[in-house]
Amino acid sequence: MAMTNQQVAGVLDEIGDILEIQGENRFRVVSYRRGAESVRSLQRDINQVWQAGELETIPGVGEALSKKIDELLRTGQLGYLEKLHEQVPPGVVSLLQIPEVGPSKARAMWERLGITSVEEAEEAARAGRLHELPGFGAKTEAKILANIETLRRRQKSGRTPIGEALPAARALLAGLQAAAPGIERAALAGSLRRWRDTIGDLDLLVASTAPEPVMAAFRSLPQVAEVLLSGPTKTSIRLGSGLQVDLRVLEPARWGTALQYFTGSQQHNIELRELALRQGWSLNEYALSSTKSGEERLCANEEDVYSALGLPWIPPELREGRGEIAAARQKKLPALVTLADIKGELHAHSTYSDGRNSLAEMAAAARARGYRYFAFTDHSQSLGVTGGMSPDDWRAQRDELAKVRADFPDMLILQGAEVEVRAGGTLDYPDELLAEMDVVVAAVHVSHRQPREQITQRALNALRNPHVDVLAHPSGRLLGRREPSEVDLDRVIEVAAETGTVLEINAHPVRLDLDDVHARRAVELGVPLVINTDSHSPADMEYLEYGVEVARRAWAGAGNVFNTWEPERLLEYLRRRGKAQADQG
Ligand code: DGT
Ligand code: CA
Ligand code: CA
Repeated sequence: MAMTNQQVAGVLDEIGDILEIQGENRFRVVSYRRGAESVRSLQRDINQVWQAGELETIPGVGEALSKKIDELLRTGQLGYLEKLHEQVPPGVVSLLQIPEVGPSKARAMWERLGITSVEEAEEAARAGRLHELPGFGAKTEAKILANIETLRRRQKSGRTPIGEALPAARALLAGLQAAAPGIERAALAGSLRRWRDTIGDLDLLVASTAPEPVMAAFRSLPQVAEVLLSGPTKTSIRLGSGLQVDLRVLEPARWGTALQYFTGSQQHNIELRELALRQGWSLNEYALSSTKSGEERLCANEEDVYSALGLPWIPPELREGRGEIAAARQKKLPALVTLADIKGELHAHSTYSDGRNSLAEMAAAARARGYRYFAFTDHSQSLGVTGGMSPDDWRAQRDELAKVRADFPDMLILQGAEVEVRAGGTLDYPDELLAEMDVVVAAVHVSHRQPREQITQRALNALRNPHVDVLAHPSGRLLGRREPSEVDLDRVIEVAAETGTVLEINAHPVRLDLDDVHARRAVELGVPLVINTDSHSPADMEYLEYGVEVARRAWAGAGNVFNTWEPERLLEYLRRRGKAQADQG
């Protein structure tokens, strides 16, 4: 079986790892790392290069490496690696996957305690045997234990929730800009710039005419746990969390093509490159080049790349190869909703259930954001863990809100509840109480693991209750922690289209639920979406951006998003659904 570029690169990296654990000289280690990186980023199939006898033309692949690659592709094996495995068991190399465990720590664990797997490392840490090793200590031991848990979580999906990745990336970029001289432009690229809900690795891009000081500053940032590779155009590091970060530095004149390329997605790039070829251009991260003359056309801005191909600039959130290039060609790209379009929030908590702040504090925070309306939707009674409201609690809240409203004459304050759809499918409050509420948000929290039929039926029951206005976080997923329920979201969206129920995009970065794909389906069927932060404190309101980005990835315009509407129109919609009795507006 032919090996892929990735597999060959993986073998070279493994050799680098073993040599490092053995304490081999830096130069040899780096030569394998460079070779691995070149093979990984090669634009051609390595088997073709090999058959053409051109292995040594790959940057960083000299005579020694090309011999090993030749043996590998010819026989599927490598004698040298087998010899290394006799010296250092593969399990020892696997210890390097634990964030903050580098070659010297892995070697110490193996040589002194005979540890040859992540499981054994965990056992040793729990038994308190690690902290006696030289260079370890109690703090390191505790950290390793925590990092093993991070690793486990990550290994399940191999990806990091955007809520962890984005703050880390922004801090790195800010740190780099403060530390390095001569940065002309800097940006986040990759899946982060496209706002995918989970991130494989971070991609940073810098334009500068002097790359080396930028790379040096990057390697010295305090967050860097390990430098994986560092060359003139690319440096890869690992953060303490285990996340990998790739920094690329390029000439300012080529910024546009580079940013376009490294933003991806790969599928979008492939389609764009095909379109370019049909127009006589070959497109890569460096330039557009005429396929006839080879002459380069440099693009300093991303807009230049798209306009050279007769296209308007395409927002990164749409670049997933889901029809965006065709839409751009027909001038049918949607005008996407923006953060500034959002006029209020319809899902928030206070101390009446599990929120941390009073009604007045939350309302003040909402007004400070310029909101025109804000709804309190504390949990209903059956959700004991959250201190859910009994009907009497709800009425007490209503009386307090009457006073709070007087201090916020310019903001419409609504009162509702986040009403549990109980395991049996009924709602947690009687219809008479629901009818008194300005806005009813229904949600499933308990018995999340029911079979598909049953949990779908619960959601449909909620949608078909005329008092229910919004279905919150419909899949119940928690990124990196809990899989979505079995609920049939396509069916939910269809029924919401019939009942006129609003579907939530929960903006909390651990939820982002609906996800982009289902939210797009809702947009197609004309189901209004509401972007809610589900705030339990004023700080949570900052999460709004994440939800807006899901809506953008779903091709939603402002008109598709319920909480961009003017207060009058929003109230009218709720009233027509038979409930809103706000005595304001
Ligand atoms: P991730 O890291 O898995 O969340 O996703 P991305 O999209 O950030 O992927 P990554 O980090 O592997 O590469 C960043 C971008 O670079 C990617 O979106 C498109 C571009 N790119 C990388 N490798 C290739 C490739 O082999 N072909 C093409 N056309 N583009 C690539
Ligand atoms: Ca990436
Ligand atoms: Ca990357």
